[in-house]
Amino acid sequence: MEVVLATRNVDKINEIKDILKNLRLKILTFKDFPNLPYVKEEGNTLEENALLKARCVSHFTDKVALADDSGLEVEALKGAPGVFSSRFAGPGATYEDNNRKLLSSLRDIPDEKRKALFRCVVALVDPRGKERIVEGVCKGKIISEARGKNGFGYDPLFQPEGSDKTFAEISPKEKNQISHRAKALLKAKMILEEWASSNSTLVVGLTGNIGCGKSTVADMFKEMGAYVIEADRIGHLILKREEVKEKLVNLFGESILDKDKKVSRKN
Ligand code: ITT
Repeated sequence: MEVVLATRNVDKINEIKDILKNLRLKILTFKDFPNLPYVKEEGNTLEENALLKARCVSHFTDKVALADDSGLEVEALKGAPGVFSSRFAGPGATYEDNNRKLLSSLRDIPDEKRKALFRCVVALVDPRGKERIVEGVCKGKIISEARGKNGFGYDPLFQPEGSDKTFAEISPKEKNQISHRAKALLKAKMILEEWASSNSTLVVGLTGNIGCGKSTVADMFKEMGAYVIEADRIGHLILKREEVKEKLVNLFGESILDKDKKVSRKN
């Protein structure tokens, strides 16, 4: 199955590809679809934005699309920047601008009150109408000075619970084991596995006149491992049921029964 990532953020693409690498999926990105539309994140929640992006990309490419919308929620800032994480310092803000604003907003806040969490919402959209949303959270705190060069965004300021290093000080592999994105993608992975197996089921309808060879072809399919559902056989079994026979006799009279009081298929 092919899945298109609905993001232009290369740091994110690398993380998502790494986390999904064991799945038998072909991951496509905006590099495979140079005209992929730019989706404005106009929603009021991470869920709305993730769905907006995934729906738009799935519609454009006619493939399953995966979008994530993530944000940092800082307790002392009543959950801000949240859905506005990418433009915390204003439209067009860089990661550095946002980090500077975060540090200055928390200037007088003591260590024990600098709790924060990263939230990631992943939306999966199948052009045939299926949609799913999953979420992952990583708790931690905001330190008072940037540390580390790895990762992106607020990583140099975020220290996950149980660690004395920031996301930017640990390796990408380590981040991808504990991050909000990894947790959400782990759930998304299970859904994609389910979709991939149901998408690969080929359903064939075998029809034709009496004596044209339907049973012969059905036997060939069986030999090839197909599960064959015989509508004829199901019909015959239904006619044997007492309550069905009774209803048919009420409708058409006793003349539909043969000498053994069974519904005669000839009549
Ligand atoms: P797309 O919408 O194209 O996917 P984006 O960069 O706008 O990319 P988000 O809206 O999901 O990404 O994320 C908003 C901001 O939150 C992002 O710009 C980062 O500053 C921050 N962010 C998200 N995930 C992060 C992570 O794993 N580490 C550090 N900062 C992160």
